[in-house]
Amino acid sequence: MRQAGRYMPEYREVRSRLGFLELCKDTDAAAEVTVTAAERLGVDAAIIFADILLILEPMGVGLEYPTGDGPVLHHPVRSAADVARLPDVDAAAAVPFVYEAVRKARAALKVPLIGFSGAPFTLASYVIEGGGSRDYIRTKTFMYREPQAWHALMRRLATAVTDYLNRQIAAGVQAVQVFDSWVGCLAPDDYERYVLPHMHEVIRGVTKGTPVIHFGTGTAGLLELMRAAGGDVIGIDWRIDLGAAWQRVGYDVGVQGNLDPVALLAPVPEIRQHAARILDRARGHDGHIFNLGHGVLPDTPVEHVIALVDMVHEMSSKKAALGAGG
Ligand code: 1CP
Repeated sequence: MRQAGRYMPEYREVRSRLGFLELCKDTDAAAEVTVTAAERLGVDAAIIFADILLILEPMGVGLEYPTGDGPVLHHPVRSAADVARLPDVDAAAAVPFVYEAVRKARAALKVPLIGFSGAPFTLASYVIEGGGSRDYIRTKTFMYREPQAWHALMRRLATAVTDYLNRQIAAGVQAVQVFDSWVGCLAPDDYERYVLPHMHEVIRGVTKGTPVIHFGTGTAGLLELMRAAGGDVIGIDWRIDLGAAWQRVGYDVGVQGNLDPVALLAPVPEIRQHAARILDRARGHDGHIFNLGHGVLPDTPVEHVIALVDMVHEMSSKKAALGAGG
């Protein structure tokens, strides 16, 4: 969950030489950032260095990453006519550098590599709002006022996302994560009506045999519906107890989570207590991927992340040993 990023001195060094988009498009640098982060932290899998918004650039939305702020889309979509004007995204031509970075990272990594994409709703929210948002008023208003244009936009995004994920798989990623980071802003009925069918299309379309992690935040009210949309693993954030969430989605899927990223700013013994509680909640079932409930925050000490990885390894091997002993 944002393995490589501003909290890491090695990353900041690379970023002092390259702009964010430049870094994403420089396949040697993107692969290097991916591999360095995974090795430094000692994690069990790496995630390719890219961004969910890259796939939107060829739609002509005017994507920019100004320093210090979140991403900006200078030409947001605000009407049915805007949707009709959007060019189709050809995922092969749009982001060839991502697949190249995947090939290079795979060649250098000793652990599996995860590919990813934004989910249609979260991408639509950036396209409509023109950047990040607190309340998604424009996105939801568009959904309610222009349902046909909404579904047309979601269909286009879903097609591009599915193709994008499958091309990452063809390039070598061993699992994919679909980030519906902001979908927790929706009422369950609205999720079911405006999002679920498109998310289902995406997950159904992913090359068989590659596990899909279906991630969101603030989704305590949506878990059963997310599960119905699909995914081999459902991401759980810290606002809900992991054990309770797993019971709701069912033990035939895996769960990923769910440490509060802010806990990594606490002293190490406190981090240990948090991690132990999460492992405890997952006890007795196979298929828990320990992770943060959302991304590592920029002010996080790298040593705390390394300490967390070590303690999770230590505590979960103890757990496995106890389990094996009966
Ligand atoms: O200045 C910088 O260097 C930019 C910071 C940054 C980084 C490091 C951005 C801008 N994107 C990234 C990389 C990134 N983005 C990865 C890399 C892989 C890793 O090592 O973990 C991943 C997986 C993402 C995915 C991403 N981008 C998501 C989904 C995950 C999540 O955090 O919810 C989202 C929502 C984005 C949009 C985005 N891009 C960048 C920022 C700061 C944001 C979120 C800000 C916002 O809109 O509020």
